[in-house]
Amino acid sequence: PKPYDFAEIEARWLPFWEEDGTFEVDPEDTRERRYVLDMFPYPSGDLHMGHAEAFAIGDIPARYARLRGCNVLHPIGWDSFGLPAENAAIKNDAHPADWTYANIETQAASFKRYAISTDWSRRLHTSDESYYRWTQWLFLQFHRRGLAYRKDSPVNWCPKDQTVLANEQVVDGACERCGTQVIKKALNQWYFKITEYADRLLDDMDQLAGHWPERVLSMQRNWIGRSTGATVRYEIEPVTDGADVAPIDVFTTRPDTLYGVTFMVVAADADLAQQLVTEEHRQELESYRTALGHVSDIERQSADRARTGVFLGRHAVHPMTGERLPVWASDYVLADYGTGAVMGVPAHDQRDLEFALAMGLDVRVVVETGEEHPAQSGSATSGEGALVNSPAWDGLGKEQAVPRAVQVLEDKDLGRATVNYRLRDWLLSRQRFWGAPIPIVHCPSCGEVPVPEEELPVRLPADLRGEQLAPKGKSPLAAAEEWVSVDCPGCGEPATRDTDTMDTFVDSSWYFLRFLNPQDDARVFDPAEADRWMPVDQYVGGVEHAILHLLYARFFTKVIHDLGLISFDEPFKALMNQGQVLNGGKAMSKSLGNGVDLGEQLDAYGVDAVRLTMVFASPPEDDVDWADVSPSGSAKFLARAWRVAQDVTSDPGTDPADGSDQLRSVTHRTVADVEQLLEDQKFNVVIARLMELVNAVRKEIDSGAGPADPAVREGAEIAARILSLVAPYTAEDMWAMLGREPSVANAGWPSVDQSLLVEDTTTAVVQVKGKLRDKLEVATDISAEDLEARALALPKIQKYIEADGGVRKVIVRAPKLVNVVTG
Ligand code: ANZ
Ligand code: ZN
Repeated sequence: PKPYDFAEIEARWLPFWEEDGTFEVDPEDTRERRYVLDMFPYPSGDLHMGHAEAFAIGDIPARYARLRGCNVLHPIGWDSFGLPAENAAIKNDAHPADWTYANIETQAASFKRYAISTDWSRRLHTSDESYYRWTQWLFLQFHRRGLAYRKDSPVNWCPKDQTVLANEQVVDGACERCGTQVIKKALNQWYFKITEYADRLLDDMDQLAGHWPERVLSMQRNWIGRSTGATVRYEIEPVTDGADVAPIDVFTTRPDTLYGVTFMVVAADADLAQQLVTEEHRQELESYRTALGHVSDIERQSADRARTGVFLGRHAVHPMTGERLPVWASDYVLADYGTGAVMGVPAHDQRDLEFALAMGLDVRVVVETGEEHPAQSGSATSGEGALVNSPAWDGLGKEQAVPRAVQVLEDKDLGRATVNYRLRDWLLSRQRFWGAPIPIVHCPSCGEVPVPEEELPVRLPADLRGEQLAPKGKSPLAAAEEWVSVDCPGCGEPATRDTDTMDTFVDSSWYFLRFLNPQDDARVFDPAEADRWMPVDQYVGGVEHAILHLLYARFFTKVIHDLGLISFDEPFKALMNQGQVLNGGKAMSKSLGNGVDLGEQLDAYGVDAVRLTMVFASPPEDDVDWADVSPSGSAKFLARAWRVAQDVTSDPGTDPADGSDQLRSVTHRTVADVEQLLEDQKFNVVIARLMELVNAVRKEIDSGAGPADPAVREGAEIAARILSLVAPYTAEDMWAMLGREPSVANAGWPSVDQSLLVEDTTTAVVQVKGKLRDKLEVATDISAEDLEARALALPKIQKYIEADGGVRKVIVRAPKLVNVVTG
């Protein structure tokens, strides 16, 4: 018999699938639909190990749905606008498209070899005119609804990339891409009004709970950051060396602590500080503001930062007591959160306390928590307790006092209940070349004029390349003079194009809709197809997109819903995050020199072995450490599975009921368990179960009923189908050796014969210190060791063990009883 040769097997099946169109979606197919989507790749170089992991994992739900008889859409495309292409073009005196499309071809070839079950006919690239034309069209719809607008404001600016960044792209005060410290710069920029959707983005997460990883939901919740509280108004006393000023509003989540206010603080960089400051203190404030320009918001709010500030020479009036409260400016108050001003409650807010201690301000306790006085301990008390020193409210708890305080303020016309968000509008304009031009014309008489839809796309000027794209603080498009000058679509007079391009997150906020009909030149997508396929049933991608991409895609979907184009308003029904691929416990990087080349791995072990290794290494959401895994072990297993198929001597169609009962019950138990494991996304355990099945079939061939037994054929055929989820080449070859028509991908899922699953089972009781705490269904012949292990693994029992100080002794009477003695 011939040996297992992965290269030969790959060469046989890759062309077959392509010619056969095995994974192309038939639009007329009316079976149940499944849309399985991997986050599309960015074309930087060739595919790497991270892609290999993500796509191996993402292919499993697609292939499983196909085996279960669904009509599966599993498309691929490229997120192909963006800075790296532009930087490469500057360096190589080239056009960004050269680098981009060359890399796409390289990646596409690797993808094909990697045998992802993809419909290649739906391939798209966001940098194609046929795509960005519709990105621009969507921008215009947002614009028409007032959801895309321009404003002047201090923005995050990366001095190295010479472009603005969204808040979301600033990580610990540095540029997400290049790590350079980000500064603030006042600029006129385009924004999407995502804040108008804050409540819906938050509330609709209820639909996603249980289907999205909880940590992603909680990251989104925090990012949106809804706080409920009150706005309180403070009158400002007149002074002799400054103008009269309007009262200042503050946002507080703790109006119940009103009597604990001993000072006010405004953001030093807000205009408000300059209005409030008296002549005597103006110089001091200006120096303080200048020094602040280089400090990031995160640093400003950091707990370790020394509290600094400037007294503004003013006093505010306490709304309840009439007391005079000194007004300060400091950097720990942010200009663009709430009202840019806070009431200082040093006893119960840590940053206020640090500020009060630094400046020698009063600390007044108004919530009695039983802890040491904050001025002594240095720790503000934020626990539960009754109000004190708060005349009419003394004795009330927070729950009662907050609404009471709001009511009193409302009655006095000095405040109201307020909801505040951390979420800011999405800054979408970029002063870079390689993106979708913003389809707006600026006219001296008409102002901002949308480019008429029938004139889309606004193409990128063709003649810019190399050094012309280098960052100069304004968009490179501004240098294309002929491109910039246009006639105003409104009045026909000379006007200029907007020279900014869109953030590439705009491109990726709707690509899942374009996959439904990527070649359609007449519309953005086909609403009927969208209703048929969307929302995406299973979305797969890295947790690094937990906030940005997913929030933006959700926002786009809601706006597109409100445009009346679709009936759903969440894009991704279920989300799965895969872990990272590490090497030696660390992320692969050039500087560590621990990179692993995917191509070399594929050459050495074969596609299937690499895919199998990725999936077998750990549950999908965990990291895979390439130093700890064995692709050669995977290759050996694949050869073993393949030889089982090779050894089968019965003809296709023999009745498995005539075969070995013992093997059949292993086979059917495996199928039943694998169904549940796939449902629970425990893909690594699926592989472990498959290995057991292959071993059981091998044993039956060698020392049981022999290679002609119909149960052996059944076992081998089912093994091939399960294996096709991760190792498509080997599985397809097995299927062919078993005399079946390709493709195994469409072979259907075996139905479980329930009568083969019945085992002799009994109920074991699990006690902790003699008290019944849980029960277990176990086989009557379970060993004492197995029973003990299963009992100790029960979550309920683990809780008792933890609470009771660990296991002292375990008494086992298999199969009926386990008693855990704790403490
Ligand atoms: C008084 C107070 C007493 C506060 C207390 C807290 C505890 P979140 O939950 O994030 O919304 N704050 C308001 N605006 C601010 C700004 N622009 N920069 C920095 N801090 C600001 O936080 C709201 C709380 O953060 C507000 O409630 C305010 O301090 C502060 F025992 O008001 B609090
Ligand atoms: Zn005009």
